[in-house]
Amino acid sequence: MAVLDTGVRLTHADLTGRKEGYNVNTNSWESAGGQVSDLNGHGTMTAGLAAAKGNNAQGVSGMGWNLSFRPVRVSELSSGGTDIAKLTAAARAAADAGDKVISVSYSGVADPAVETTGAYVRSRGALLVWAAGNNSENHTGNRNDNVIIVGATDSANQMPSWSGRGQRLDFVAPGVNILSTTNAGNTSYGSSSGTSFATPLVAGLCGLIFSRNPGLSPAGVENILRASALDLGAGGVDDNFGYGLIRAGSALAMTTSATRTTHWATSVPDNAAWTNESYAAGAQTCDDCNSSACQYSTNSTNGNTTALTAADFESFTLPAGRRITKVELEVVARYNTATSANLGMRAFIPGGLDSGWRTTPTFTSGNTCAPRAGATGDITALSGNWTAAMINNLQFQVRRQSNLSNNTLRVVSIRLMVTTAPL
Ligand SMILES: [Ca+2]
Ligand SMILES: [Ca+2]
Ligand SMILES: [Ca+2]
Repeated sequence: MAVLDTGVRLTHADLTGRKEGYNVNTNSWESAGGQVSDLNGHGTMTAGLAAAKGNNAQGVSGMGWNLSFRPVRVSELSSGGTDIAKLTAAARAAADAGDKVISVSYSGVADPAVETTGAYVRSRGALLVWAAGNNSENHTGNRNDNVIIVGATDSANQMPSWSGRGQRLDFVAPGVNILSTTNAGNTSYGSSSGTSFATPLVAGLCGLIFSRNPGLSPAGVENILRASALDLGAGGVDDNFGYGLIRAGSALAMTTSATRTTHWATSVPDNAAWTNESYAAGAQTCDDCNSSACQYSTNSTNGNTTALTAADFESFTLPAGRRITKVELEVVARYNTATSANLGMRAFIPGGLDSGWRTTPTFTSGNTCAPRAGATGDITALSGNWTAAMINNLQFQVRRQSNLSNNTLRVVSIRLMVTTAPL
């Protein structure tokens, strides 16, 4: 998702894993010198609500949990001010870059250029989400337009007097005293109020729905938001709360995974030919990291590089009428000494496609089950159009990458995830 705002604190510990930023004022991508640092602080807060990392023992969790976000700086002023022309240009740039959700925490949604831009964004398969404003705006018109307009609620599901509302309002989300990442430091957090902070929550949920089913249309995602919302105020759709308060759990429960992810093998294969392996006899198809008998270990330098083959995994059948769009390998491992290190993993077809070695993030492990570490890497190689026959020739390798003494790597489980889509 793209977060159009005042930039973002680039070094915040809870805003990792983002995508390349873009500066609309200088029309430049970060890699070409585009500046996306936060000039005001507003952008670091909205980014955190959309996408602060979940389950990382740090601070807060954004609605998007693990979704990456793209900071798009729309202002060069410490006040954070900008104009509709820059906002709409930035939204178009994000949609052109492939972003599926564009979150805008600025006023100005009533400008006709916003609706025109929303139509363009939808034509690119994406959604434009915009704040209703904090001046009790009454947005007249038709909410069945091309913009998702978001108002605020408080902890009692009441709308504060300042929140924008009206016939065009689509949804409400929490917007009073909302805790998020702040620009004061790399582990700083603080609360603020406004539809600015409700908007990235809705955008983040759109991202989660798209993530579960990338084949959905923008209207399909919005329909799920509508069907899953908690009705507030007058019964049914109304002009204060629109369709109501977004509900993430209900929305995701309603999202069928038309683009199916198959979890193909969920345990350490029992006939793997690992070099230098040592494991207890009888330990098979076990993924319990509490038991050393269940784990493969290696004492080889820089890890184990003997390939596993498809025969080591459960069989996979490509459903009729579908094609493989993505292949991912997930390895869960731990080290039996407390250290931090990372894993390398690779998938390849002998003599054919080769993902090359992919390095996981560094993690710390130890003697006990927790923390154990896993990593998922997209190992789709070269061409997106894999066939079932190609899958069945896949081989996998895992090795340790750094910081390990001998006999310390234990692989707890390996699984392959194949994402398919209609032909
Ligand atoms: Ca966090
Ligand atoms: Ca709308
Ligand atoms: Ca209602």
